Amino acid sequence: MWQLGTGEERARVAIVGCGGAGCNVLRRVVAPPNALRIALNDAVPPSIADVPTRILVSGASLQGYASMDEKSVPQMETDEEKQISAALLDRDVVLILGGLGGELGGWGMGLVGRVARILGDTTLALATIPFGLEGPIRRGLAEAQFRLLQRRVDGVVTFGNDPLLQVAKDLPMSKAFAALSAIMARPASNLPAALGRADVAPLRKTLARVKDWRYGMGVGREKHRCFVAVEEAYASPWFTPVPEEIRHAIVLMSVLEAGTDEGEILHEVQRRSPQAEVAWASLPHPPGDERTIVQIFAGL
Ligand SMILES: Nc1nc2c(ncn2[C@@H]2O[C@H](COP(=O)(O)OP(=O)(O)OP(=O)(O)O)[C@@H](O)[C@H]2O)c(=O)[nH]1
Ligand SMILES: [Mg+2]
Repeated sequence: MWQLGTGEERARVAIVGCGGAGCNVLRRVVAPPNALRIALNDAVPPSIADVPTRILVSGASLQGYASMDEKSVPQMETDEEKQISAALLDRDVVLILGGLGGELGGWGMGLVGRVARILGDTTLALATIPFGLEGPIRRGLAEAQFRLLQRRVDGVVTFGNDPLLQVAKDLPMSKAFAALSAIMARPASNLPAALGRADVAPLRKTLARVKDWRYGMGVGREKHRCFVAVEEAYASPWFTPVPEEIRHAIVLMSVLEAGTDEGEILHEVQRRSPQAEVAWASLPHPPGDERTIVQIFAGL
């Protein structure tokens, strides 16, 4: 078990939103001072006008560029790669956001991963999986993009759109997209805040040991808040149904009672996932908030 963010220095993080879905998540992200937001898309919609760094690309060539293996082709020759690399230059960790299944974001995430790896950064992608309703073509594209992404980044956390409908039935698709974007924005905002410079190398090792990462979030109040929050995180629609298979867990908590809640939460995690090696961080707790919030990245 290790605690994240204990050293003086913060990790320098880039949060890169790729394509329509990625930019929709990105505009909801509240970047901590050690992180900067970067949008990569084929146009700049007004919704991301406040994102300071924007990279305009066309979707057409991204698949080909992203497919170049960084070991056999370590030079960055294309304009797209040069722009991405200029934006990432002083970063330690790159968090990549996007939806699988479109023409741009799915390949764009792979290309950002390629560039970040050439620069020596630690990389984690948060990616949505299309609704079954969106059709077999998107599903096929999403699968190909997912396989490439797994080769280009240290870890991929997937968020299926279909499981969302199990918890929010009858939601129209546009509402469901917005709901999922809001859900993904929380870990995208909080993970960078938790990371110290010293965590960068061990985090990379941890991410790389597991290829399949899941996310869960839970909220608890009053006496049994820790138990309830962990229980809810484990019951999240994108979490694994087999908790005992979790080998690595990254636990972010914002607790009502510092000094007691943390231990209780970690105990609840270890009880459910005895094999898990746990990295954890305590985030600042907003004054007046009566809740204890637990977020878990689970590596299978
Ligand atoms: N969570 C979330 N998912 C979205 C949103 N928009 C689209 N998606 C999902 O992400 C997938 C990719 O869509 P986009 O990101 O819009 O596509 P793109 O990568 O910009 O590429 P184009 O198809 O060329 O626009 C879709 O198949 C949806 O499953 C959104 O606003 N939020
Ligand atoms: Mg688009």
